[in-house]
Amino acid sequence: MDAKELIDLEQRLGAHNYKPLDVVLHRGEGVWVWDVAGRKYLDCLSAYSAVNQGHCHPRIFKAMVEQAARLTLTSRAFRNDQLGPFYEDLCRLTRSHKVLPMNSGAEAVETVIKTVRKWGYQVKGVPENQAEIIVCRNNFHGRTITIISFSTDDGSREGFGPFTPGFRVIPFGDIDALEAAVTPNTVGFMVEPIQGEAGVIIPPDGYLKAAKAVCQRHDIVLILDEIQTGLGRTGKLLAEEYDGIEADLTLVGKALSGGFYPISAVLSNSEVLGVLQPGEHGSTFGGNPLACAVARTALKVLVEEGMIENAAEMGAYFLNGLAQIRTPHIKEIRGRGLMIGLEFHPEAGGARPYCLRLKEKGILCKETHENTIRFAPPLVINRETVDWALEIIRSVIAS
Ligand code: IF1
Repeated sequence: MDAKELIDLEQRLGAHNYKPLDVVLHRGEGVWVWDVAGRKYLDCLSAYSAVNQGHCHPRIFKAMVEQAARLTLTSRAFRNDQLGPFYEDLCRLTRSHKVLPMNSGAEAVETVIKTVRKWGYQVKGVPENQAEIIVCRNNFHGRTITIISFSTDDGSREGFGPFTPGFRVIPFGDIDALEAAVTPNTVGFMVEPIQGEAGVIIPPDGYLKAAKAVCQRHDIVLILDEIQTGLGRTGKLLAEEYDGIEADLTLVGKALSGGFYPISAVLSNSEVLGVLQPGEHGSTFGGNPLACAVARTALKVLVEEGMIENAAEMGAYFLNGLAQIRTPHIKEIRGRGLMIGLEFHPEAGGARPYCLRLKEKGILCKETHENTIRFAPPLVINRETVDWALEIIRSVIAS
């Protein structure tokens, strides 16, 4: 079938919960993807930072095939020989003490909400069903009912009520607002180190460090959602490193498998995960041997092939190149590592037309909200490819 036939099939039989660009992809390798007509594109979205290691990384592929031929799923009623070594690799890399593996990012977020509430009742002494978690305006943590209950994006919430109580929303980046929102029933503060979907919003320097201090002062669990910012995307293994802090609970997902398989995890540097007793939480596929084998290799290649350092170097180079573009349309260029947002003034007519023109020239990227284009290529991108991309971006935006 050609692209048109494939699109028609999707439109006719699929729910319309997305409005994708009309490019039908067939193959991926490294930073490149090819559509069904054989046209080649630079992937500047990386499946929302799930393909940090590049498409179809051969070492991760090999690990997946070998494990898939041995053992894929046992359920957690039994043990398997990949789970412990996965825990060990992940804890060593992230200096964590405990791990709870899940599948999607949203499941990891739901896990942390359940766990920190239970910690509040059992350890902090918050009255039953009174636990409060502080979150930030313009957050994105997933799409389940509880998670959209504290979303401030009407498009994510409309028509899905009633909602889950127990959340307080404060402005992102505002430490005084965090302090003011604390009550004796506050058990956690959950925040993205950089707000991805909100448009690559970077908080003031020292924000996370100050937030950690507020949490310590009030015996509140600091939860960092690094599902998008983590695993090298910002030029550090975890974005928390920019503030030199360690969260009490850290969420990872997406690139944890290099885009081969859904796996997420809650990492604990405090005893919060210790409140969970057998049978209180889990999922059919959580911690399965195939996911663990894939994740172990995905983490290995991230570190051994210098992808984190490359993200820092290529990100700075990319950002600097974008800053050289002379046009009145650009309002701001923001980024850390290869997590970059280019915001247009509203008069420029919105970011999507630029994404469409960039697609015609061989670059796939996605707008976030109205006026921002996100540039987030796989962390294996090289200088030559960044130069190539900058030339095209310059030609599209400056025209
Ligand atoms: C979609 C963007 C959206 C996340 C953070 C948790 C999750 C995500 C910081 C949930 C997932 C994905 C979801 C995906 C598009 C993308 C996204 F922020 F990356 F751009 F939607 F806002 N925390 N983000 O970014 O993880 O359950 O998806 O595995 O919904 O289309 P998930």
